[in-house]
Amino acid sequence: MMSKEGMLQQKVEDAKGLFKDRKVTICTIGLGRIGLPTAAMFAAAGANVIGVDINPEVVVNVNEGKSRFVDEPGLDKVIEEPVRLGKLRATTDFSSAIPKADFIIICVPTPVDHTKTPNYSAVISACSTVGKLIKPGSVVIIESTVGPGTVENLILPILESESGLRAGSEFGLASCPERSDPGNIVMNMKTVPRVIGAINQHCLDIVADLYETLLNIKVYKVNDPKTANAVKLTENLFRDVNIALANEFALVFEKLGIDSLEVIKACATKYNFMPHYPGVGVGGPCLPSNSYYLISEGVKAGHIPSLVRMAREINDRMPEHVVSLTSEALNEVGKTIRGSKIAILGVAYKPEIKDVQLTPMEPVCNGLARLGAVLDIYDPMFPGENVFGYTTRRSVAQAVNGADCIVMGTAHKEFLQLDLKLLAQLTESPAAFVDARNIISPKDALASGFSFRAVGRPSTSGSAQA
Ligand code: SAJ
Repeated sequence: MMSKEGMLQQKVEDAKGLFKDRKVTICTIGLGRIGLPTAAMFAAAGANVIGVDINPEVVVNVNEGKSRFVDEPGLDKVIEEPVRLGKLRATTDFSSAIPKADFIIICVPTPVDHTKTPNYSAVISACSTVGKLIKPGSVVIIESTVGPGTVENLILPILESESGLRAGSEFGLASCPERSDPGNIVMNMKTVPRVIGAINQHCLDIVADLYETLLNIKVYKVNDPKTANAVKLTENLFRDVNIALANEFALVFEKLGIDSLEVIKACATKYNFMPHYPGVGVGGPCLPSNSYYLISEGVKAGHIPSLVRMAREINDRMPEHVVSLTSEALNEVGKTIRGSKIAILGVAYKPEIKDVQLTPMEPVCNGLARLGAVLDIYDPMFPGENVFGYTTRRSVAQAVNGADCIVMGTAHKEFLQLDLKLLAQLTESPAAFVDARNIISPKDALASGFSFRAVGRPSTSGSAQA
């Protein structure tokens, strides 16, 4: 068994021995889309894991050995056995978990508020509680996405003042930002290397060994927590900016009668081109918020990342572009948005995901409703559920029946093989079709009798397109 000293006082090789013998207790705080798989994967690897969440329903669900994330393949399986074997248990009681933990992994949400200011209240609250309850020698690992410097300048002082312990010598502190793709989290946690930065080398080596030994995952060590957080933000902001560039090109090419998808396919024949696609905008818990973590740190440090900020503005303007495309397509068949019945196919922020967090389809629906449209929503991930105040339909046919216009909002697999001729028969002919995710062939849409618009594709009024 571990000597009475804490994890941080162990020699690295002794700590590694404890991990190999699965003599380690881990507390994960936050049992959401990242925290739950994290807790389950460490427990499935043999660690004793106590998951803590403030939501009693979440705790009950985990202790039943179930995953509430229907869109995370394999997660149910990963959870079931450790719960049955008693290696994973969940609780709302921080005081029954943190004092026992060698490692405390923080996986709570870090949204931005309506002024686009990062809201770290969940992290602050979790770390305050951890500080009060942590045992000397334990190690705190921040997996939540925060701005570079937040761990060193906000979290560290909270942990020191609440615990009376000194960071680096009496407790450890590291950043290991989550890098998983919602909808593929279990797979990603087994394959995507983890980037870790810690308060000192000894802590870094111990935390790296924890992930390498238990999760059998590659670890990439960086200088400090702020560098690890900078890596995470660089990955996501690179993506957001490139999507914004694709959207910017799309807005120009539409007016020039050029098909952006054709351009991107041709560009992709060049070895160093990284395709990103135009669409209705950028949604989800990550990309729409992450930029503001960097912006807020940049403002404090005296440099405003204007390209990152402009990219957010471009992406956030795409929903209104889809509303104007809808108006154009309806006008082409002598109709207006006001009084039209519009079938919305897909509201999730990305395919095969049951999540509408910051989905760009919400402002599309709000915009169309504000202009007097009557909406019928169908999304295979939300059949017959309440979304944006609407009770959604249970099939494409139900939503499209009698519609004056169809708006394709999410590229779910179910929508990739639609029978457009059948849909046209269901609509209130003549009908319009607006493809906000570029999965419909303009040629097929026209041949089925729709007036057609799509983000980044030439207006097809009166002409057959490929
Ligand atoms: N999107 C576009 N055009 C594109 C790609 C995406 O409009 O070319 C839109 C999507 O429709 C969606 C939004 O952007 O609305 C975000 O898409 P995403 O594929 O980035 O999905 P997320 O938000 O789930 O991103 C997560 C991120 N992972 C983490 O933050 C740990 C991101 O870094 C990953 O690249 C992504 O998963 C992934 O695919 O792995």
